[in-house]
This record gives sequence, C-alpha cells and structure tokens, in this order.
Amino acid sequence: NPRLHESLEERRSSSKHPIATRLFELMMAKKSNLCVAADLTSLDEVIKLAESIGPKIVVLKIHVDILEDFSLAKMKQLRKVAKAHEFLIMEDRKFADIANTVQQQFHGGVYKISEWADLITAHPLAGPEMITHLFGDSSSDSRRTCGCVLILEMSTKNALTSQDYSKEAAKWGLIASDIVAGFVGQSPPDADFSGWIQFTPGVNSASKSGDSKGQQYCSPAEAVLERGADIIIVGRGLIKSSDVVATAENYRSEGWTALTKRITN
Ligand code: 6AU
Repeated sequence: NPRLHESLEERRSSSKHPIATRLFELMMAKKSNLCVAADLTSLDEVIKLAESIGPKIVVLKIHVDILEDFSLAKMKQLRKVAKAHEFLIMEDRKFADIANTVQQQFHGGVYKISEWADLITAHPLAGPEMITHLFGDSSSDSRRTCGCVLILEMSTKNALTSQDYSKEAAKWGLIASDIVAGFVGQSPPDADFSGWIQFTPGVNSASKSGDSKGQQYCSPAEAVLERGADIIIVGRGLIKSSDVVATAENYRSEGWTALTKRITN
C-alpha cells in the first residue's frame, strides 16, 4: 500500500477535505500523531487536561454525552484552549441513523455539536446518503468547518465490522470527499486513500490484554506500523496515568517515531 509510505506533505496535497488538510499541517508542525480520548465526566476536567497536554496532541476526542457539567459556555472555553494550543476537537458521537435524524442530532438538541466540533464520527451502517446529507444541505457551513470520520472497523472482540462492510463503506469516503475527512479502523483501506486520515483506537502501551469488557489493545508502534494508523487514539492509557503530561510526551514520541519510520521505509 503506497499510501503508507507517502510523506505527510504529499498526503496533505492530495487531501480533498479542508479539515484533513489542516490536520496534516498540524501533524507536521507539532510532530505529533496523537489523539487523546478525554473520556472524563466533567468538562471542567477535560479543559484542565487539554490545557496541560495541548502542545503534545493534534486531536482531543470527547464524548459529549458522558459530561455531567456540559454547557455551551464551557465548550467555548475548550475551543479557546484548542485555538491556543492548536489541536482539533473530535466529538465521538458515532452517528448511525437516517440522514433526517442525524442532521438534527448534529445541529440541534442541547449539545449543538455543529457549533463546536471540528470532527465527528459516524457509523456508515445506514448507507451513503446518510453520509452525504449528514451536515445538512450544500449551503451548510459545516461542510467547511467539520469533517466526518467514518468508522470502518471497531477495536473490540467479535465486532460485526467485517472486511466486506468496511471495504464497501470506505468507498463512500471517496464519493463524499467534501464530507469525509478520514476513517477509524484497524487496517489500512486498500484503495487510494492518500488524502484521508486513518485513526486507530485501542492503543495502550501498558496493557496488552484489553480492558475485560471487550476492548483490545496494541502498542503505538503496532498501530502505526502494522495496522496503518496515521493517528493513534489513546484513552485510559493516558487519562488514568499519574503524570498525564509525561505520558502524553511518551505516546507522542512513540507514535511519531513509528510514523516517521513507516514513511522513510
Ligand atoms: O483507550 P481507551 O480504551 O480508554 O479508549 C478508546 C476510545 C474510546 C472509544 O469510544 C473509542 O476510542 N473507540 C472508537 C472510536 C474512536 O470511534 C472506535 C473503536 O473501534 N474503539 C474505540 O475504543 O473513547
């Protein structure tokens, strides 16, 4: 797969989505391919974490629906931190319904995700039209300000995301290149996805055995060198550590070293 050995500059120049372009630029500028899954229940705590590890990461991924103290005002504060430290905010909402419903979930309700998310995740389960209409009609600002990350494969034991499923869904990224900025997966898609970014979760340097609830882990090097990750997603391996800044630096350095090795090989 030649894409795996292309430089980030080449990848950036073939990206079709403004958010993917921005992310390639951030990776090169910060020498980081680290996304932290800030799976905390307090947005105040998420903001504190982001202030401390901001310089080490390119994406901060959250689950807005586990926050107990959500407010749009606090989300504005998090956006300020993201701007100051130059990272993107990914809302891991895993949209998975018909277009008419996901549009409302994306723009409306309490969370108003479209007002603050740079990236959102979606399951391709409902078919290509859900993806092309995810952000609303062609005049929607979100087509410029937000990128969709399609979940092609899951990290868990016995996931239903078979090869046929993920192969078919990956093609929709090409069709909807103005919506889809990247993929979540455990292996590289085999078509020409040079301009799209692969995010790989289930990364933990300390645990090989998973979490006893179906999650499976590999190391940053394995994620990048064997599974095709451009960006590694690290949750509990970092947020549960006693020194999150030092741990972030370890993951940044391991992930970046592996990515550099893969590109130059
Ligand atoms: O490192 P962990 O196990 O603490 O956290 C992994 C994070 C969690 C999951 O919701 C998410 O990654 N995740 C995803 C994503 C990003 O969509 C897909 C998947 O297959 N596995 C997975 O763990 O926030």
